[in-house]
Amino acid sequence: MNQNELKEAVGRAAIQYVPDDCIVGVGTGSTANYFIDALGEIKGRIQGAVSSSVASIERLKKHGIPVYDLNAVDRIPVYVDGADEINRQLQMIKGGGAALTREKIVAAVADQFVCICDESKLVDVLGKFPLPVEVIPMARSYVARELVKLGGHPVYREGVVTDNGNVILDVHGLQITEANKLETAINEIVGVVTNGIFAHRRADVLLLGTADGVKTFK
Ligand code: ABF
Repeated sequence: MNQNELKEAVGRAAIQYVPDDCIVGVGTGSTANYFIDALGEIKGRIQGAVSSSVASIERLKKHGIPVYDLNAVDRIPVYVDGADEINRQLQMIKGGGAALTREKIVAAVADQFVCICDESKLVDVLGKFPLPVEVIPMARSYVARELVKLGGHPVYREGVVTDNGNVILDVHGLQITEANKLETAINEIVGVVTNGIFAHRRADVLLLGTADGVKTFK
């Protein structure tokens, strides 16, 4: 199977985690898109979805799936989303698609986080993928200097504005062995909205697309 077929397989496999009559949390990216397409096939048994990006909202609507504002919803049993990297503790780097803040908010509300990835995303140590940090625009240079003090090499993602009107710094050169600690340290820099380490709220389940089929890690 090629990479897209692996992504499609995990997108379909995630449907088994979607309970009847629920409002499902839906992530962003090419793997999440396969999940949205599979959700379209079973839309009659769910109430609707809450999503972490404008792009995914549009795709859900094209399938005729009702999309709710998060503030109108008091419970999300499951959130399904991809990742840029994931380790065996199911801690992740996310935000390659610049949707990290909304992803972290929806993940925080959800009872269960199901991560869907092809096997290229599984790593021993997080950090080869540059860590995205969403920043209030006027704080960009200050935050970059503070990230250098933490051992990283921040690069401004030019031409990208997030759905929240902010900018992204991609931090290269990190070897993230203490993910909880670094997630907290970066969030404490004034001007940072969110960073792409998902350690305090890691995934509960990983569905990994491999040449031998979909493997489940918990
Ligand atoms: C979202 O989409 C992001 O957090 C992550 O950056 C990206 C993964 O995209 P893809 O599935 O296209 O690799 O889940």
